[in-house]
Amino acid sequence: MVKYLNEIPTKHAKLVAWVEEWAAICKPEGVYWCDGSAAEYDRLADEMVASGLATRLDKKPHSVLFRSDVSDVARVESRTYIASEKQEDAGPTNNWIDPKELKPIMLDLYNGCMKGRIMYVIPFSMGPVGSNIAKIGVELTDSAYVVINMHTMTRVGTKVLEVLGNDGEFVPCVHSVGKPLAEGESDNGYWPCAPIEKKYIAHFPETREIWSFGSGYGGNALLGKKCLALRIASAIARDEGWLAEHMLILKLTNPKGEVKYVTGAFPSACGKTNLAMLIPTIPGWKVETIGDDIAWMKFGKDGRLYAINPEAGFFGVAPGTSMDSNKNAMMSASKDTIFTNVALTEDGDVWWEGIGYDAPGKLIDWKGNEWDPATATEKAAHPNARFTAKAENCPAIAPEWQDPAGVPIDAFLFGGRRPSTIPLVHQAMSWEHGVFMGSIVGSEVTAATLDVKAGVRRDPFAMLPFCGYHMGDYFAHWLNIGKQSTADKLPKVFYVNWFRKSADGKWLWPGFGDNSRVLKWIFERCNGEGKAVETPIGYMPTVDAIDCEGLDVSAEDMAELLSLDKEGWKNEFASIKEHYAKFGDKLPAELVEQLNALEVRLNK
Ligand code: O2Y
Ligand code: MN
Repeated sequence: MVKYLNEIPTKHAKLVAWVEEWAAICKPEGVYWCDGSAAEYDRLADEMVASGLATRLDKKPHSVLFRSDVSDVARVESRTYIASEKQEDAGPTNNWIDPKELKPIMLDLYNGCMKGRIMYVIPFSMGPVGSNIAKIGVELTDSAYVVINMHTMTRVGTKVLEVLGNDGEFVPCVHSVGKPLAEGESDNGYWPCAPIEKKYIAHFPETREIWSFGSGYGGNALLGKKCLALRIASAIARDEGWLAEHMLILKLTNPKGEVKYVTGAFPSACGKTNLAMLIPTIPGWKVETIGDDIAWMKFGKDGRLYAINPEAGFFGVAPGTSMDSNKNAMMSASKDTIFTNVALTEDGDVWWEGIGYDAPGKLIDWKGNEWDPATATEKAAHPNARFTAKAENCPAIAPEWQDPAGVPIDAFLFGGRRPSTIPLVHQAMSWEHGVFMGSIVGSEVTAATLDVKAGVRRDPFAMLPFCGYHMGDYFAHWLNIGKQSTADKLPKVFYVNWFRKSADGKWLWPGFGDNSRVLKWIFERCNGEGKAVETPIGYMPTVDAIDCEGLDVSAEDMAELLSLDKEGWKNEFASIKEHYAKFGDKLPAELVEQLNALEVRLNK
């Protein structure tokens, strides 16, 4: 018999039956339906502060700090599964497991896993509530930390249940920290989770279900984000003919007031959040944020792709974020923020490496230990420490960021960290060429990065950890999208590289706000303007096409940034061929043709 802690706020019989089925398995002390209100957020935050799990921050209004278990600090790809019926549907880049094998294992773990805890029912919308691009999910969790994070990252509560009605569709998401409490036991202020071998972040793309067990952290536990908005949504998007992408969304306005919307996919550690919140260095130009991580795009009646940001907040990496590198992110996290695994100052503020100033005295580090800047041998904040901040608190948020119709996309950007070969920017010559560009996205890794071979680590479309099905089929889906409209209406595709280095190892491009100069050229190209030359790799800006007014880059460096490194590209072939070989006969012939055509053009 389920003990409800508040009234059931819905007549959706299937939803209620599903909640009761899981309550019977997980055996919580009680079941609570979240309403998404500010009062609910504050009550849960206060309870976690009172229990010692969270610390209130005197210097950051309405903000709290959490410290996780040292074993639970990031997404765990080794424990993330795509449980499709056939292995070939998950493809070679996902951890596949047979759902018939996984479900009994996980059901065994879920049995009684919420003893002594509350099961929270979180109805949430990915995307503006009621938008025809949005999707509804319901997450069951025994973590109040997850509930307050979901409040910030998604739209939670009663209004979502209203849209769901009595029989609407929802993606069922089950989450438990995997640490039941014995009679009279409490967490004692310690982050609950299960050991690594019991952690599972499982996706069932055919039945559109998500089951997560054992981790309370980020992408493992806030199931709307990577699990629903990317892994499950990518499978739904393939079936329904739209795109669920790991892309930021930007609004660019030129001095004449003309607007273009741009999305961008970048592997991790390429400054994606910085680009999403960029402050331009060119006078008269404006860059505003629609989203920093995920874009869902559907065709409108006019044949253009319209994008929404399915999220409502930012789950940003704190270390390295400063008023210099990303003022808008710092402002977003200046209030109403949940910090996880950053350091605490004596006066109740937060601090992390790369915040832009020295630690203001002794700290409490992310592990809860005293940390003295004079003697410290370890970092005060975990390198993957996070801030969960409301998008509405971002000074650069565009007024239309919640438009249920989405914004029409003019350009797609792809990029990676490439010290050599790849120029500052080049433009695809066709949709198929653009898909080729997306399919070869990657960053160079050095042998110093432990346990990886030096070279380019490919992360096609920055979706490698997030595609819910076979990547070869995903490439084919992108090619098909191009057949649903005409070249004049489809976004133009560009490849950017902010990370090119000179022969003596110096950065050639300043990056950050100066990336607006490249965005300006992209804007112009979308208007059929912007000077360019056709080269074997695509259209490249002429040497005078990028606005360099007031820029501290020499003419020689600029020429190198915009040069075509034919020899470098020839070496690239072997690496692309090796990458493509992974996808076997699922690799679309069009991409092989693109690679061959590029080779021919380069050898001419
Ligand atoms: O480590 C985590 O759980 C967070 S991962 C993340 C968070 C925000 C945006 N992107 C990512 C990512 O891994 O791409
Ligand atoms: Mn991401």
